[in-house]
Amino acid sequence: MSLSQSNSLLPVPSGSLQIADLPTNGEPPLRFSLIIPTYKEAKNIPKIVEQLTQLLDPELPGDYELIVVDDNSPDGTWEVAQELMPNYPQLRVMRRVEERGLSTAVIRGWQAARGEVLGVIDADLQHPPELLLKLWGEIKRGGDMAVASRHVEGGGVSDWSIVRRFLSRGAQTVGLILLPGVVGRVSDPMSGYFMVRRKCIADRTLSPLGYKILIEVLARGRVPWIGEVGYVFQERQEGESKVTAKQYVDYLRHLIRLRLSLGPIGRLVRFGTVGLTGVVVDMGMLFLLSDPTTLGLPLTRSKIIASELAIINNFLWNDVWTFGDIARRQPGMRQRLERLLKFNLICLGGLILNVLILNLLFNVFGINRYVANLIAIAVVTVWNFWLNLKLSWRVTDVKR
Ligand SMILES: Nc1nc2c(ncn2[C@@H]2O[C@H](COP(=O)(O)OP(=O)(O)OP(=O)(O)O)[C@@H](O)[C@H]2O)c(=O)[nH]1
Ligand SMILES: [Mg+2]
Repeated sequence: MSLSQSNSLLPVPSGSLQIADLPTNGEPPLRFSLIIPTYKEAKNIPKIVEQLTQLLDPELPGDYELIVVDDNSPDGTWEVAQELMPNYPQLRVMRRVEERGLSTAVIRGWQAARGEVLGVIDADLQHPPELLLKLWGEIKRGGDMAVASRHVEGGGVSDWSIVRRFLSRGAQTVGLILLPGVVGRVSDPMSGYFMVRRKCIADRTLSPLGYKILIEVLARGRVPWIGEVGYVFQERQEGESKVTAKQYVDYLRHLIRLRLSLGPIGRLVRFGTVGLTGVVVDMGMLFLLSDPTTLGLPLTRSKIIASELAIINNFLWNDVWTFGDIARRQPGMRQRLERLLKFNLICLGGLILNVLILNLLFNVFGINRYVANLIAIAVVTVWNFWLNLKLSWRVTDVKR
């Protein structure tokens, strides 16, 4: 079967970095799509395409594709790859002009891919192509992901300086501290050579930063079964490294972003932020409704309306942001109203608790009223958060 009828370039997907359940272009699916991200790899691309084709043709005849995703390299890598297309029917080429960066290049490639299994390999031959069949073997054994690792048997780095080894291990340690449940799942979380089943990451919005796409996939995907295969990271023969200090900074930012967006701590921070917007809405509405210079309505009536509007404001933000991942799985109007009602009731319960704690701290323990109020607000925020997580948004989670 021939994939590329002509040597036209693949259109670049746009919008959010989400991978569809099935290829969206209506073409029949393939077993495997391998992305080769490139920036200034003109000299390497013919060699790697040749080697990969020789390996994959016997294993998956006509049932795989190689997708070069090039960021408009000044050395014309995309053009070199495009010229190879007539000789390699499984080769496709994407040239990105608007976007840049390794991780997004890989995801844009996966978005255009037709494979049931999605992979990535560097173009510079530092990732030995022959290892691909061993990785594929792990998938055939039932793996959801197969990772090439420098830190299992048979693995290593060829000629790395002590400084680079130290930086690499240091980065891994920082990752283990910040995201143990993600970074600790594989021996080489920095690996850029791996494959994963499409279904493990389909419909998850990815938002990577920098180079470490594997960490993003592990963090946001559902990957129960991971196989690891040892390999020795080769020295570059042609072209030059794009790694600079910026990649280390991006890596740290990426870890922090994941830490804040995953698990209860991230949600709690978002919940608290939404709570602050609620205070602004409440205050603003109280002013508009009750101030003598505006509508001048009675205080209690104004406060009830202002609070209710703040609750609705908070609900909407929490539904799209704090608990957005859960809410998106149950988008129906009825379920949303159900969540709103529960949220409302829990907030009312929180208000009563707030008054009780304030009274207790102020009247019984003699704590300054504003300090007491701050403590009460903090306790109630955590209380509201847990109850809403367990009652308002949890129901939908269980139905998955
Ligand atoms: N599309 C795209 N590819 C990139 C970009 N940066 C790097 N790449 C490719 O990603 C792969 C890995 O980049 P390298 O610079 O070799 O990084 P590395 O292998 O971790 O580091 P070295 O050992 O120093 O080479 C190579 O195939 C690069 O051409 C980018 O911004 N866009
Ligand atoms: Mg490299």
